Amino acid sequence: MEYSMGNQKLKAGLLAGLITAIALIVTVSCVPRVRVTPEEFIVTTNPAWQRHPSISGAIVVWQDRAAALNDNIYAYDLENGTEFVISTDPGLAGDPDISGGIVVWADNRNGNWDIYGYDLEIGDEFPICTNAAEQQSPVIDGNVIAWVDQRRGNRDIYGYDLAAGFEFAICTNHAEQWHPAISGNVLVWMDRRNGNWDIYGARLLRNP
Ligand SMILES: [Ca+2]
Ligand SMILES: [Ca+2]
Repeated sequence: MEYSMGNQKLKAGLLAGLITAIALIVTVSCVPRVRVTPEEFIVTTNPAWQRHPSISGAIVVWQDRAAALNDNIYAYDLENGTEFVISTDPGLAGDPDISGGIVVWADNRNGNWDIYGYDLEIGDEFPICTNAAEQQSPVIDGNVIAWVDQRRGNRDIYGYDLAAGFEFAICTNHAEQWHPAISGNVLVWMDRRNGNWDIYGARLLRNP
């Protein structure tokens, strides 16, 4: 009798498991699959070189060699389909990044690489870091800009707070730091302090 009841419980358990599995399969197979249809468009096909694009909202920016062997920063508004110039200073400019209404780039107008910015709303550019050493590879998210900085004799990561208007060191380890990326108040970068390339990061905490 006990054996028979146990057997029935086992059968009931197996049946319940089977029903659950079938329900799961039916549920999963009924979820509509999202398909992505790329709709390609041209930003620029100018015969000169256009490189290193970045985008924020409807504004695309890139490094453009429209002037002979002199890269400058150009932009394109996806909403109204117009191209416009961000910087055509005679010095080299490149590697732009954009967040909201602010464009940043590496700029060689002073004979060494500096970081410059452009406010799309005001329509004017401004220096962010013109230290005599090399500053390159700027990135921006919101009010925080970061870049690779060689003022201490090796590549470090420095930053600038646009809202507060001050510069700060993010990582000055004696080894090489390279290729920063930013999201919100978090920075990440390539770091060679352990003899090979690793990834390090920093949270930019606000002091009260
Ligand atoms: Ca510099
Ligand atoms: Ca370093």
